[in-house]
Amino acid sequence: MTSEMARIERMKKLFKAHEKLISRPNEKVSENNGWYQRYRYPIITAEHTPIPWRYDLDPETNPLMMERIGVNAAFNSGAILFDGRFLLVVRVEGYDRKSFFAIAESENGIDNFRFWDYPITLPETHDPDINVYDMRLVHHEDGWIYGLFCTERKDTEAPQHDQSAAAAACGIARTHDLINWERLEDLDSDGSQQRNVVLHPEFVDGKYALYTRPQDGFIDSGTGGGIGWTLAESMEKAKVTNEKVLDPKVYHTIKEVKNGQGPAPLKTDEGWLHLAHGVRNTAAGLRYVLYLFMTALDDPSKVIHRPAGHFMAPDGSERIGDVSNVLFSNGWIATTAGDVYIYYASSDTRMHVATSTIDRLVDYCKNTPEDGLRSFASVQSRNALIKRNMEFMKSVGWNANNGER
Ligand code: M1P
Repeated sequence: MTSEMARIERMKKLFKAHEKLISRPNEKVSENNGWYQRYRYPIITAEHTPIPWRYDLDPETNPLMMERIGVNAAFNSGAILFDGRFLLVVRVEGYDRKSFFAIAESENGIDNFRFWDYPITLPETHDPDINVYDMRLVHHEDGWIYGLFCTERKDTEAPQHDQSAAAAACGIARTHDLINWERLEDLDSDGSQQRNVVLHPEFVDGKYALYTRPQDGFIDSGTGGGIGWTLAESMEKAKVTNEKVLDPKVYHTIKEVKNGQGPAPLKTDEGWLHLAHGVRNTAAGLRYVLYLFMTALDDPSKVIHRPAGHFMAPDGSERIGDVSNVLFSNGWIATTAGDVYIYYASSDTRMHVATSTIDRLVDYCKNTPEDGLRSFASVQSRNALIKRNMEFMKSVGWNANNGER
């Protein structure tokens, strides 16, 4: 076989394997707690990115058909239903550690995600971003689709020997077609660092409402005590004023170290449904889990249901990746039929979907007891459940040990 034939053979194999991967049907897994349905396969991985993004296909410049620009991970994706199609704005991370955004599209929201031909070319501000990531997409009632994301730059105050100190701010861009983006000024947060900033989809008191996450340093939220809230007059020059914390971090909970709003909340008849991540410390490092809470319809900054503990935690192979023991979500989609597609990333490496419904998620929020913050209170909650079940089983003549009549 000539070297050219070998090159062509290798190229064909690559395209075939890629097509096989992205067209693989997903399958429900049998484990199911009734809150959501997990699926067997990740929906997007680094290998899902198109071959032309990673290989030079020209025989003149790449006779050995080697990979040229590797993709390390594809994770933390915003989500939107756009013209009836499920679109994710994926955080794609190259081997060079720079993240960028790219749209992947699926007809059913659970498999067959295909990237658009080109990644998003996001305009810069006068102060170029070093790294951008974790975009939250929101179709705001002002008519624009906004993408709020983290923009990271080198900490200019840090000494020269420290090449890892960074400063995080909220970048803002908007679009009508997800192809052409207008970059607005970064959120002015008066000196505090910000990650996980999310735009509320409706005006509140005639203003833009933002969920924030003030933090003292790049990694540590420090005194920045939880998910914050602020109202801004405009998105062209959005500014944090009178920031208040609506969902604080709390000792000995899943969010003792820090927390952050996930995607924009979903409007339900019974309140705004929120998905967030909580972070706790362990001997093996930080553990990121997902949790839910609800806020009042007439005041999205007022928490009305606060179920204890995690809603989803890393499971099986989700536990392992570039940053292990992490679940993170910044995108979900609710359909008019009341189905909810929860897009979550595992261990800063890959994307998954779990499906649920508005009814199930609201039921979960309303009926899961709050965290009593002490072991004694947890036993009381559990005992109350057991007692009700014992009485119920007795009343219908069921055996409490095996559930049989
Ligand atoms: O590595 C886990 C996550 O860490 C950060 O989230 P947070 O600001 O809440 O700690 C982000 O960098 C996120 O992208 C990442 O998944």
